[in-house]
Amino acid sequence: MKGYAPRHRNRQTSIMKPADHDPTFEQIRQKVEAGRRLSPEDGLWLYRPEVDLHAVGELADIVRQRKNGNRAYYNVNSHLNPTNVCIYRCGLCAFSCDPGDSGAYVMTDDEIVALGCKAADEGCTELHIVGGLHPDKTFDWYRSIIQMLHKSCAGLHLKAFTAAEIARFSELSGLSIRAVLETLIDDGLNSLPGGGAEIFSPNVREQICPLKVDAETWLEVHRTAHSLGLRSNATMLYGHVETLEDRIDHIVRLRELQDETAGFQAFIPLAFHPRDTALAAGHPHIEKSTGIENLRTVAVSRLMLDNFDHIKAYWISLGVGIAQAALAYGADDLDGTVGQEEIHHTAGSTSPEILTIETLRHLIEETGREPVERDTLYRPVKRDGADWWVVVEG
Ligand code: V47
Repeated sequence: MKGYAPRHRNRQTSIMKPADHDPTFEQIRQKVEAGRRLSPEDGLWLYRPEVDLHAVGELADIVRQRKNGNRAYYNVNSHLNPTNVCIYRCGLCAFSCDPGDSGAYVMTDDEIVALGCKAADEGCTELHIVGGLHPDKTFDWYRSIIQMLHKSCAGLHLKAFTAAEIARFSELSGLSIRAVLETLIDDGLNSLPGGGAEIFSPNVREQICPLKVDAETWLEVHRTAHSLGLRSNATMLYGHVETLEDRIDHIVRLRELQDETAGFQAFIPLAFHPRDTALAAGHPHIEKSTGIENLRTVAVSRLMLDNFDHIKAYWISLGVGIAQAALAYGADDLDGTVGQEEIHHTAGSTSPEILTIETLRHLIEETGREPVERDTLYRPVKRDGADWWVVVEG
């Protein structure tokens, strides 16, 4: 793989050539139709801005349809960010603070339980818990968050702690990653979110999140989680200083781990939001990625990640309109109602704070797809107001 320009230069190309008669496109189409795996070179080729985006989207839609039929998923969830104080202070992040900063906060136990109970009372099936790595907080503090919520909000699926947090808990406690995960499972942890992956290239990590765990550790945490029966998601943060090769390398490394464990449920491409980040301050050329780039990233991900069941178009990151369009470019999931999201909003996301169930269903129906509420494990959910139950199939 070589010879492709960095992302910010690629975006200038605008004349799209019809892909139909291009021999490379034809070869890729034949592979997709036959269910054969695409190579990294295929992925890079599909990323070329002069290759017709709509043709790439149509191919991705074949794979999506094969895996998920006419269904498009959403869930009813809420986020909980117990603290924004973080030892990492990654350049990519506008959310984190130093202790004593004017916006710094640490939620009290009562606030944590109140937020969890409110989410449960309102009918959420999932709480997505991630936050800063506070310099003074012990592993026991993070454990207590899971223990309290598990006890007070029975039935709420706790999708908590990125691989970066799990690795930090291992350092703090002196326990192995496996032992940390086993402890948290005993406390009530149900799955891992996909955050912290960013871009695996060490060169890029050095620029955007130098103190965060390296790719190998991120992958090892997920490998270990899968071996313990925990399901997880995977993300990729794109649209900053990475090259297209970096994106494809990231996707291929996830595909390799999924071949090994089959424990990932969904891949979530996250578009970088530059506002108020140190990274953007040091790289003034970085602009928010365009809708076209976002759709292409969804489509290429769907085509390359042949062993992932789900591609999520996270509306908070992509914007509601592009997330809806992404359902025709390979995505089969819009994530959830969300509420309480802070990480992307502090970095300039102009998406709403929350979407109602009715709005999510309407967005899906407008694309001609069947909205299916799911729980975190992609089991269909039936609901009567705030009451819900999982539909047992078969
Ligand atoms: O790890 C941080 C990203 C992630 C910025 O697993 C930013 O279901 C854009 O992982 N601009 C957290 N992105 C969010 C996340 C996630 C979201 C939705 C669903 C799931 C899931 C996981 O947000 C971080 C980082 O990659 N992020 N700052 C920013 N300025």
